[in-house]
Amino acid sequence: KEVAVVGLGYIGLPTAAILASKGIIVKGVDVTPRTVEAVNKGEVPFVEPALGEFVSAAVAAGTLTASFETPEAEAYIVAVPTPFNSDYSADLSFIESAADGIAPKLKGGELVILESTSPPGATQHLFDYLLAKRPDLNKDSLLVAHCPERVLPGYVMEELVTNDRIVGGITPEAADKAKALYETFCQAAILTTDATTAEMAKLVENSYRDVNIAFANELSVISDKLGIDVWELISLANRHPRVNILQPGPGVGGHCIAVDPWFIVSAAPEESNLIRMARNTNDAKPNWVIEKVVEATKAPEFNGKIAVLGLAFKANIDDMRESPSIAIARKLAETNPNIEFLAVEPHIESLPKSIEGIANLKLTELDEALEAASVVTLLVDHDHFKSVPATALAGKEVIDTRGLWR
Ligand code: SAJ
Repeated sequence: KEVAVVGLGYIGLPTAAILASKGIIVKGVDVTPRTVEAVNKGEVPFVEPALGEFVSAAVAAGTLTASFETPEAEAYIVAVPTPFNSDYSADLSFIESAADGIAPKLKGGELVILESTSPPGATQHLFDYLLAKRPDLNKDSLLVAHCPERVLPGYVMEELVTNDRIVGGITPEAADKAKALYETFCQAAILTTDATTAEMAKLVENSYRDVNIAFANELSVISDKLGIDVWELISLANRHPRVNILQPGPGVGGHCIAVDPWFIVSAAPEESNLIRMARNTNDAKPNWVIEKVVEATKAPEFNGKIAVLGLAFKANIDDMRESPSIAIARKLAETNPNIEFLAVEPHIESLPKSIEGIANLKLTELDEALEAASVVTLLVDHDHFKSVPATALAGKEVIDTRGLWR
């Protein structure tokens, strides 16, 4: 069996590596030289626990290779980004360029699986797009399915095996074939449906979480106004057997939860009120945090230096895409040029492009930032920050957006 995985990012590479660990010949494809080079050396170009061992073992065994060219294969897995446009519709251009690479290689009978999170109708679009490029192919011989990934960054290698999977086929045959491929490594249930239901299932899962985080974020703003501790409030309410409120934070980041709900809103704008409101509530949270920090700088004790702890979009990862912490750090630094911002992010060596070159924003070590600054803003609940002793915070104004030190 030979499988091509197009897109070796946070989802494609783990999927390629786990397939290869089962003895399947996996050919990875990516447009980024750094990624292709890293994988061929058996290395992983980002942080994901346990992935490194899988990749190095598969490359050493000769079951995993990477290149820029889409090869011939029996099955193709497309795991490329699906960002959204300024009008919140999905940008399918990466899926189309993956299809541009696959189309010339098709002989008939191949399976093409779309793993990228996609708006309703995208899998059908991929099918139509491939057929338009290859009118010579019999349409019954082209098996296209959607199999959305649902793994949690930080736990990917575990969840690939233990999470239930949804497989939606353009035809039942495509769904069955895709199910058989995922059975090689997934030990949980693999549930088959049609492509659009599978697309929506994925979007709904992330919207469910977004709506519930919005509820927690709204509670944190209300609690602040009422002078009560939102974390105590939530932990008490959660003692009710049917209540399970999530945790407030500085906003919702990542490339999934902050994006996917918009695909639903875009598909049904009139009907998606709660989903849109939750997005807006979560997107407004960084500004609320910024106001809190600015308020703290007005105190007479303020010494002109602010520590900003954490830039990643959540705990214990190095992923800074759509990170509310980045947005907060950038806006604070840009609008307060006379204040020195000491950012601490233990998972990176240098500031990401989006905030590099801002004169009053520097990447520093935790000790240095805590020593220098009189205002400490905690944005990410990294384990690295848990052990900060109360004495290191004594006398400082602390804005703990995650409730880590309460
Ligand atoms: N967050 C909170 N409070 C919470 C939980 C999360 O503020 O109680 C914030 C996080 O700090 C982060 C954002 O939400 O900024 C998203 O984090 P997350 O851990 O909820 O989710 P992701 O984006 O890492 O992964 C999600 C997962 N989806 C669900 O849990 C329904 C994952 O299973 C999906 O595979 C992934 O999206 C994806 O790729 O779609």
